[in-house]
Amino acid sequence: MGEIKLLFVGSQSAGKTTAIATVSEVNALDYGEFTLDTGQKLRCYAATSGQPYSYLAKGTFNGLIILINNAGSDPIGDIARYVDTFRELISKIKTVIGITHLDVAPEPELPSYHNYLREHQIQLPLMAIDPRSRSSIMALIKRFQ
Ligand SMILES: Nc1nc2c(ncn2[C@@H]2O[C@H](COP(=O)(O)OP(=O)(O)OP(=O)(O)O)[C@@H](O)[C@H]2O)c(=O)[nH]1
Ligand SMILES: [Mg+2]
Repeated sequence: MGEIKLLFVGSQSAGKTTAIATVSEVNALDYGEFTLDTGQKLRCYAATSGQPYSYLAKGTFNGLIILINNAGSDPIGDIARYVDTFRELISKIKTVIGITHLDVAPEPELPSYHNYLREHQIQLPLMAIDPRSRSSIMALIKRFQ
């Protein structure tokens, strides 16, 4: 079984850097790696919001994670923007949307996101996650195994 390479993108302070640091055994800024119980190795890369997506040039990813900060000024608009920016990659690799900061910003609630995705025929899984929680990130990563 090969390695899994995951790319984390998404809105400002959504928790991309935190998500990787939470689960990684080896961690440099915005890069982390760890081995699952199954022996499978994961390499995770986080983009920084506002920076050019230089990681995209670094080769082939097996999965894309779009993190959306629910405490941002327009989180549903953020989904629209990230789905548009990454539409080519999304068409090629498994992609999951994770909504963060729901503990401090409970609105919009998840049904609003599901409605938005349905209305725009965007068929991507969406889940609430807390990047500070190991079990939460592992549940997300399970989607890529
Ligand atoms: N309360 C709360 N804090 C969170 C959550 N997710 C992340 N944080 C905090 O938000 C802050 C920003 O997290 P980062 O991991 O730096 O966010 P980022 O997506 O890497 O941000 P950029 O690199 O600036 O794009 C940190 O202090 C995290 O601990 C969450 O779900 N709830
Ligand atoms: Mg970061």
